[in-house]
Amino acid sequence: MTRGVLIAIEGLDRTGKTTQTSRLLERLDKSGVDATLIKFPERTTPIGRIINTYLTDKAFELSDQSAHLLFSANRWELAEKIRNLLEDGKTVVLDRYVYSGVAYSSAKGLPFDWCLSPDLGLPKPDIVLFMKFKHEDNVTREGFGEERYEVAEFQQRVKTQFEKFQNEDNWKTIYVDNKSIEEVGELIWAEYEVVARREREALQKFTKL
Ligand code: NYM
Repeated sequence: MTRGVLIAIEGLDRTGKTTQTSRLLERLDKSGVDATLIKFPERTTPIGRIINTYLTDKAFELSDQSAHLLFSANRWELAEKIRNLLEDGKTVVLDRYVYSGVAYSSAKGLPFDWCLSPDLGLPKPDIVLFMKFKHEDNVTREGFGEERYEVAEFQQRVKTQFEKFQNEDNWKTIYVDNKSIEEVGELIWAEYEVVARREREALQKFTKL
């Protein structure tokens, strides 16, 4: 059996990640691929509930370090589930992951490597699709500004931090400016297919030995 594909969709706030991850899930389902969507932060776990309060209640104070470690701990709460799903051959789609963790916290001024270290050892995505606006259209989108971090100047800093990952071997930028939901969906699907094919080919080579 092929190991499932681990695909993460990343980006600033209001860049269409949630729309695209759910469309991807539907398409995988229609294509007969057994897939699961996991969204970070996963707000329903014990740690996730604290994170939700932190994000939605601006009077709820946490040091930047504590907030960062909670976001990371939230991923570790789900790490075993992700690993088990992949080992069972299921594809896992992540709506935000380690890269959001590092980008948002280092944009506040915490050292980049310090931010990365608590996430070391988590399952590594086969592909990370970074949804990118060349211009900051996300700040004019409906709902922007409701939660902590949704401030235009801060988003710019987060973007700079995200871009530090752009030379990683699993990183792909999807330019979303002036593209319809369907067009972005096609680009994401094409990237998924490349990775899924690579996994199948790797398995065939292995079984021929
Ligand atoms: N966020 C998300 C972080 O600051 N660190 C993290 O590790 C993760 C996963 O949470 N503004 C921030 C980014 C978002 C906020 O995410 C909520 P969403 O996708 O809007 O629910």
